[in-house]
Amino acid sequence: MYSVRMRAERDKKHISGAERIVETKGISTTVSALAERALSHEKGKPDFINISVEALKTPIKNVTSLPLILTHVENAKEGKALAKGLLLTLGLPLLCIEKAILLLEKGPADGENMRGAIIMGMQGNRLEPDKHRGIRVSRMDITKGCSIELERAIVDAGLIPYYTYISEALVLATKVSSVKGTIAELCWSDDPSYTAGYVASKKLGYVRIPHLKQKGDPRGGRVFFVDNIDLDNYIHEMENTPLLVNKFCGLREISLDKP
Ligand code: PML
Ligand code: MG
Repeated sequence: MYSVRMRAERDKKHISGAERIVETKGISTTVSALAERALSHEKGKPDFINISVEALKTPIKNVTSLPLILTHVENAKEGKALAKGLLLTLGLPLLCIEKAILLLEKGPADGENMRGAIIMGMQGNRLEPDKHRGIRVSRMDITKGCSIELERAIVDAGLIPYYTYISEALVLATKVSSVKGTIAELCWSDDPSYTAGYVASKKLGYVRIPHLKQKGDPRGGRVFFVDNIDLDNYIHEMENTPLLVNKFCGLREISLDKP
């Protein structure tokens, strides 16, 4: 199996990234699909596209996705209040939660988005070695069979226009939550037109929140809240251990008063 990865930038700023795990026969169509994707992002035309193809040398971990839990909020204020409540339920200190939200609002790389994620310790301390690059979770995908199941559920929920966003984020969040030491993840999109995000954790699943920022806001990113990690091992596993989501854990909807 091969890991095929794409990232695109302009003026050294991250525009988009995506990746797949494929067999030899899938490499060329995947490379061209990822090139197409790099060239058609709402953030504009890149001046640099990197696509790499690499044989996977370590065994692939097969895992079941986190359950996909849909919530309904009216706006970003409600969305952030919900995210805060979920993160508190997961036992995170308020200080960490508030710091994480502020960082994503203001741009965690000196006012800009990061290419990857923040790792935050329980004192609100940032642990990622490079504050611009962050941690790029990598070498992950979903099997064909599982993506068909997921797509069915997303169609039933009326969210098919957002299928790619949801599927890719669910795979990433499943990998993040599977790594020892992760308590939770907070994410909202850095695409200006896409306001959704989520709080993900082993305990509560992937809780999708449709509004975590205002439409048009280009800021977004990810924070991994961790406790008791060996930083090098943690980063190594996030970036290198290949993982395939081969089973969909299901979808359910919750109302705000009963999270
Ligand atoms: C991104 O790829 O920009 C992050 C999207 C996070 C939310 C995905 C969803 O709609 O559930
Ligand atoms: Mg994006």
